Amino acid sequence: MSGDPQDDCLFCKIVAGHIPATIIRETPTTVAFRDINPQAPTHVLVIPRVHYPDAASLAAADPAVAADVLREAGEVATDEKLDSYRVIFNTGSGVGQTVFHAHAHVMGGRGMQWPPG
Ligand code: DGP
Repeated sequence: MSGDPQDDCLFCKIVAGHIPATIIRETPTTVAFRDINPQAPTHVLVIPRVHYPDAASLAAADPAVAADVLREAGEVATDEKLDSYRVIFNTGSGVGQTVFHAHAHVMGGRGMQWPPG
């Protein structure tokens, strides 16, 4: 939970450039790239460069970077010309979190149901 890069973390490897990704935005604290398995016409992941396992632990340790992630999610939506979009932080394997490096899913470009499945 230190924020340091983790050797076994896929998204730390994307931040380091060791695994390729379609990166669409970068800031000093965040990286935004297209999801490898998109579930909507726009499906972008916004991640902090620092490693924390989920959004809540990031926000507790580094609230400024957590705010950067949220702001970048909005910038992605603007870039993608989305009037409506969803920002999702899956937290825990029980709701489908598979990569334990905090990330926001920014999804849009199609209608969506509420509540989510
Ligand atoms: P989650 O299920 O909330 O942990 O979301 C993880 C997302 O990461 C999932 O939608 C698929 C995506 N993903 C997994 N591996 C890769 C990868 O190597 N590259 C990219 N671009 N996305 C990945």
